[in-house]
Amino acid sequence: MATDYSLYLVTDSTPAILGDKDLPSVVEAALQGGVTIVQYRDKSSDTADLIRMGERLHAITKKHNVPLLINDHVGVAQAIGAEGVHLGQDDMDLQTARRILGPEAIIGVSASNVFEAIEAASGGANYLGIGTLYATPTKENTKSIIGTAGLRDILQFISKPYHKLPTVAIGGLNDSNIQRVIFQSKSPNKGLDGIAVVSAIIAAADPEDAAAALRRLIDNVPPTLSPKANENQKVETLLSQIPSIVKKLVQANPLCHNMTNLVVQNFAANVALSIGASPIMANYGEEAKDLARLGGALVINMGTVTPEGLLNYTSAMRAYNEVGGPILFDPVGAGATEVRRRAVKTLMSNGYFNVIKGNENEILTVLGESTGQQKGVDSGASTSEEAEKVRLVKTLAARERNVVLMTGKTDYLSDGDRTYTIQNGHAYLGRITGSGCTLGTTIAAFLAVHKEDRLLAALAGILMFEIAAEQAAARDDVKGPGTFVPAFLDQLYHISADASEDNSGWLKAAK
Ligand code: 3NM
Ligand code: MG
Repeated sequence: MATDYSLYLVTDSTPAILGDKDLPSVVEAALQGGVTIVQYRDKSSDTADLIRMGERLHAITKKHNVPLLINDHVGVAQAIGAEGVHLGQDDMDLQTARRILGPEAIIGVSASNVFEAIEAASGGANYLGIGTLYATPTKENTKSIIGTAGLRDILQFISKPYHKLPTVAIGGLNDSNIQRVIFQSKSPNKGLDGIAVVSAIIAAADPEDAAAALRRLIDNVPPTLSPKANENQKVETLLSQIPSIVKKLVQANPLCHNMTNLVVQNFAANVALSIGASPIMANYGEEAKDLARLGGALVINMGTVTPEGLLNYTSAMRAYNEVGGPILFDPVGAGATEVRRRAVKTLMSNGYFNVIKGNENEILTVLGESTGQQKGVDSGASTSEEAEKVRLVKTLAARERNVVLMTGKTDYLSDGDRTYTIQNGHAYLGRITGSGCTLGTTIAAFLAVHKEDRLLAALAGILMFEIAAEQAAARDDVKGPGTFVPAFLDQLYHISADASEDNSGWLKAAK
């Protein structure tokens, strides 16, 4: 049977990491949580102690049908009949270890660059441990911190000759970054086969819970790109699918979970109801665990961010990322204050957003290219030319491997691969509060029901929203922003209600 490297536990017996817990119990709990392979790593014990502990750990891993590897000590592996060893660059050479342990043993080798990777691969290693990915207190004096860029280089390099060689990444990996590492490191034809951790499980108060959470994140990594991206390039192809997506939304009545600002809670709930979604305005992060299981989508709108709110956002993000539930990020007023700029950084490093939606200033801030201080939370004057705007959304989407929507008179939508402009909407949307925020709510509802192509889901949302605005503004009873709001809800409702009758006439207005 092929070895499962997906959640690879490396042990550590130092008090700083293990604390006063008992290592065999921690390993047992981790296996219960979903660890698939264990490496016993102990840099200080003598051979007799290594053998004693190795035997205890082996009894546990065998019970769970999981291989046990020994770090560095080939003799210990041989003595206890472990399934293999893991060798660092300064340990025994691969050929000697192979001679001692035989052809069936699993021998893994650490690699931090292309040269080491090729050497290990051509020497017959069974897998590569690639790192150090991020700086980690668990292993000081690591050779080099390679990040996802270094990891991608190695994967790319071995993807042709050693396409099948399993790889795991190690170093500073935990529940906030493993999904990102898995899908951002993917090079053509070669991704990671597993994530190796020490402290994320060994130092956790509850190692079983910690392992189970990592397990869920690994099992729910968002797709790198839409599987449908290639066939969904042409505008006509995209538009032709929108009526059925609107219909799907109405039939599914998806939960649309909004963590949004004080100003727009009521309006956002009304918009969600009008389009046929089921809103819940829940700002307490702890609730997200239960809500994420209901198959809906989450909007994180930081319009009135507070320190407590930020903690709530991050725990909700975690909950949705764990089950692969879509999240739309609305970085309201991102560049306006230092607090908001930091909040953006915190959120972006805490997990994965499927869609980021903002005006030009906000997108610039998220990208890290904002120069001046933004005035308020309104959109501000436009500064750059069309090509520059296309570059912005494309760059951010490619970097984050998600979908970016930059709103303005013209809207720019990109998944890094495909980029489109949308000319719909009406000036009244700029004269009422919460139009941007409720666009986020609308798109999130579409993300919940159409996971095959996130860009298309976002396009469906923005077209329904902006065309409804045009319809409302054109009504005789609409005299200005005040009368526009109820008419807008009506038109959203009409598009939604007509969807079941297969009426897609409204889409003719798409520009
Ligand atoms: N090997 P944590 S980094 C054991 O780069 C080990 O080869 C590394 O610990 C390498 O998951 C590392 O706590 C420690 O960051 C990883
Ligand atoms: Mg070593």
